[in-house]
Amino acid sequence: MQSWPAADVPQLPPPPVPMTLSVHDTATNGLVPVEPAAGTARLYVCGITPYDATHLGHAATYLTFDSLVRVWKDQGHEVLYVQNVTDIDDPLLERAARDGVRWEDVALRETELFRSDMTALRILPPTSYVGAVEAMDEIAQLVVRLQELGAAYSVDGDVYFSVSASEHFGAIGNLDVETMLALSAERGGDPDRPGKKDPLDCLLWMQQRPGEPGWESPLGTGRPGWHVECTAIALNRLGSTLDVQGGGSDLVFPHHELSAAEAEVATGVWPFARAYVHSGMIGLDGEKMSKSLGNLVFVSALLAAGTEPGALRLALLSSHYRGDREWTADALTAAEARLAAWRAGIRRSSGPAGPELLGAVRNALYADLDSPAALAAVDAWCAGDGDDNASPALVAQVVDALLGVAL
Ligand code: 5CA
Ligand code: ZN
Repeated sequence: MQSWPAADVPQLPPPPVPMTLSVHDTATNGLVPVEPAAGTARLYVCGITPYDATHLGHAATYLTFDSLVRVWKDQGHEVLYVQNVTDIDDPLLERAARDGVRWEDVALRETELFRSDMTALRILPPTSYVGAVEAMDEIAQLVVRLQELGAAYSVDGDVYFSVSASEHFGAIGNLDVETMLALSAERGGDPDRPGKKDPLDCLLWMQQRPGEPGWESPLGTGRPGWHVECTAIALNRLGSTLDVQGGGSDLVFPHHELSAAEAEVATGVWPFARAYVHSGMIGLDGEKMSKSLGNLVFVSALLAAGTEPGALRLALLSSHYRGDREWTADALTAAEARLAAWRAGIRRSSGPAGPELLGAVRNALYADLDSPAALAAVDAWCAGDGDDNASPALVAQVVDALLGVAL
């Protein structure tokens, strides 16, 4: 699938001493250093299910991983970044039926809108952008492999993954069984389906249902379950160990737990990802912003109303990625004022020392992508006086390269 164009990233002067990036890992619930092997960072971020793109929750999550990519690039790493598009799944079929349109057209239209929103927001694109439909054969092959390994079984012709085949199942979310059961029911699982060996076992391949699309495969004509889509797409492009698997915190369980368990069984390698990084949920009026609740604020609507992409980035970056956050009009107004102050700051003929500002922004972002601290450092530079003639130009580059905002 076609990705979207990359904004230029200015090259910054290297830090006086090499710096280590640490991120919060959900599995160990602590900070872990990320040190990609051989200078290449491997990142998998779960992509959209294209039936109602792009709301501010999506934007916040992809902005988190954009920040991660920018830090890796700052370290001089190459970044192999894979993102999927769940371009066939129940929600797409439901939306298409509701609106009397073809599911393929919903997927195409919403994916295109997502690409244009990501481009406008200067979110760096993945190196591979892969749809479930185009990956159908490789997904089916992984299901066959899991069957051959004795980790899959059939329920009325549908194929299920057996969580008992994984030694480490549960090690990412660290949740008790009751919570796992509740989240599974809430997030696309079917814990109550009769015939399953364990209620937490997940669907790998579903036989074609009347009136639904299906793809021919050695498993019969049908379509894949959700988790195995990401497992296959990640394994085939990034190998058995990722540096980071990312997404919003609503993907911790069951999605990332089950993807990792399937990968573990298929490859014999653990962990699937060295760090599981999760972005908090963006809410509106006290509820998670979600398609199913319908309380969405769309990026395209804000941009069409004249909001500057840079202000939108600053509004989202003004709170830490890990926290659940409320979207408010005030946050956007404050970001617009900040953007204006920064523009005034870099239009000066001199300012406080530029290298110090760069160091402060790096210190903030290398410590679990602390964007509020990075923004505060730029605020302080703008508010201060100094005789560094080179600093306004350097600060503009720092803000562009590390925060993705063109001043
Ligand atoms: N296609 C799957 C992942 S394989 C999926 O979850 N799609 S999605 O369209 O529902 O979400 C895309 C990404 O946005 C996921 O990482 C999800 O965690 C994140 N996301 C969804 N809603 C919010 C929200 N309100 N706040 C922050 N992130 C969100
Ligand atoms: Zn996924």
